[in-house]
Amino acid sequence: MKPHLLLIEPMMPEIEAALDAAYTVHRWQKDTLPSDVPIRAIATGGGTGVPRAIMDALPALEVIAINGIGTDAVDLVEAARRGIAVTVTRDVLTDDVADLAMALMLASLRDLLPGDRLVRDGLWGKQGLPLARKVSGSRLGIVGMGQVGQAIARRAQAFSMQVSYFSRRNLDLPFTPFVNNLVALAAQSDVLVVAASGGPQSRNLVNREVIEALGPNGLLVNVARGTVVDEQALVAALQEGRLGRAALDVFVDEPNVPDALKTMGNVVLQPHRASATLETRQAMGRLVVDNLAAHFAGRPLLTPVAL
Ligand code: 8YV
Repeated sequence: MKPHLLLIEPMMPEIEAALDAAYTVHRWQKDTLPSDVPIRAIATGGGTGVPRAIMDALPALEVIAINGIGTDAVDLVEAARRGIAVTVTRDVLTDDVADLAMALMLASLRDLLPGDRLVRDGLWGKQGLPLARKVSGSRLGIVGMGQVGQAIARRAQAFSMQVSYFSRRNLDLPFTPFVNNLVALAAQSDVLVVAASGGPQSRNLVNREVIEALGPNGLLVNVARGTVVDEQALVAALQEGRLGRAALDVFVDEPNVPDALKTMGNVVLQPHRASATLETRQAMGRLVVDNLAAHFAGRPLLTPVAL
């Protein structure tokens, strides 16, 4: 008999087909808990995770396969206590997230959206645009220097940007100074990119003081988790001109985005899609399928989270 699997967040059709072939898949409907069947596995997204009420309602749960790298929406302490294995899709999405960070940076500083709108509105030659800001050679501060942060640094260095970073510890990276104080990093940066993991340890790490240190000419980019930035302080700083620009892929209460952000011309918004390319979602999906297969075959997991 096929093991029962709860699919909390939809995946690509070909990946769902692979799951359907190996498991009896129960597609989660909000507010309904599948308590009448022994669910042994969960597949879910990084932002969605596993609501604690679902975990509590599934006594037969053995493995949670996250289609992403973030573990902040899964209670890892409870998973460890119950002996539930957790896997992520490490490595395969690093490049995409770093690419989107660069895309957001370029879109914001080079005013791509206003330029596009001007052309579409037939205003080219009739109306001017303010001059944009230079990307190459500018100063970049990276918050969080894991795989994604380091991939952003490599790309930025190809743009001759002067890269520094703040992280939990000094990694002694060549040509990339560590700054032990986030306010100081923001003060010396033109662009601050957030690439730190979400969770209680990083909640509101980018607070009002950090945002103000980045200042009226600064750009804040977030490709990590909305919770790492104090969103209210961010909105207020943008409204009051204490921060120049923001380019955001993630928000505190997705898919809800503060209305104020939607009306600001100095803000670029994306619906949490840093890893949403065909190639990467295929690779992530395969890793979810392969991790689950390894678990049920009693083989070592490919990309487990150390609990
Ligand atoms: C995905 C993510 O959008 O990796 C993560 O933790 O949040 C993103 O890559 C998500 O996991 C897919 O739902």
